[in-house]
Amino acid sequence: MAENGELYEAILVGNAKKAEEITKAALEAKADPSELVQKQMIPAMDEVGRRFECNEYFVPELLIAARAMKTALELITPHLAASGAKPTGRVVIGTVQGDLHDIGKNLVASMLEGGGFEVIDLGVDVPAERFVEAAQEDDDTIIALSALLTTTMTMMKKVIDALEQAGLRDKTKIIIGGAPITQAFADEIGADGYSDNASAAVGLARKLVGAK
Ligand code: B12
Repeated sequence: MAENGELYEAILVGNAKKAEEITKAALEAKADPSELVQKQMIPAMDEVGRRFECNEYFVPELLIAARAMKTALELITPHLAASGAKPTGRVVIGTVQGDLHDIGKNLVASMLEGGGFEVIDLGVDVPAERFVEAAQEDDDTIIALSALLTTTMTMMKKVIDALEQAGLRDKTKIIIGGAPITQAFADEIGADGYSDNASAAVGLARKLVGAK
């Protein structure tokens, strides 16, 4: 089973088939889905990132690790959602324009679903106008923005500006995250919240819904 870090290893070496088998077996054995995410999957991607940074891994290794991660996450997401409470609020999530990283965003989306939120996932490389359109569909929306590149984190401010211009800023809450994002950056661009991980994103979103 996954107890010995087998899922961690499968993701690290990018073996999607093995990741799928291990995840299925672990879920059948009633392993805690969020524990699999926190203790094996996220640490595996952290190690992938570390290896990339010190030139042990290159883009092809990143891609196959990301594919293995996605395979496991797709199996786990319904189980996260099944353990959730009643619908808590509406979240529109996406990775900002110019940025194709979606592993962290997908994790946040899954955890929010598991936390009882209705989640509308706009995908990656999402222009500011798409967030505005999605916010127009419902007054009480949380917009969740993800960025992994220092070059794209500036797009978050563009989304906030676009919401302001559309007269929607007061009706929405904006939360942001991604590796280069900090609380200071969130304050600087006027976001309503920031968290550095998917579990905390749920608490953050709950707090904001309660604050409305
Ligand atoms: C996997 C990966 C890729 C994969 C992405 C696959 C995919 N489908 O996502 C691929 C190979 C495609 C890729 C491409 C590139 N990448 Co890349 N990539 C990574 C890597 C190794 C891991 C990212 C990841 O998935 N982490 C795991 C997840 C779980 O963590 P996370 O994303 O941080 O998310 C968590 C939190 O941040 C938070 N969170 C995330 N989003 C949100 C949103 C909200 C609202 C909240 C509240 C919280 C939150 O919760 C998440 C879960 O806990 C990072 C290294 C790193 N250390 O981050 C580099 C990294 C981000 N990439 C980098 C670069 C340079 C690139 C490329 C430009 C490389 C190239 N030369 O082509 C391209 C850019 C493509 C593009 N336009 O986007 C750099 C960025 C440097 C910088 N300063 O901007 C990094 C930091 C690597 C490095 N050190 O050089 N990459």
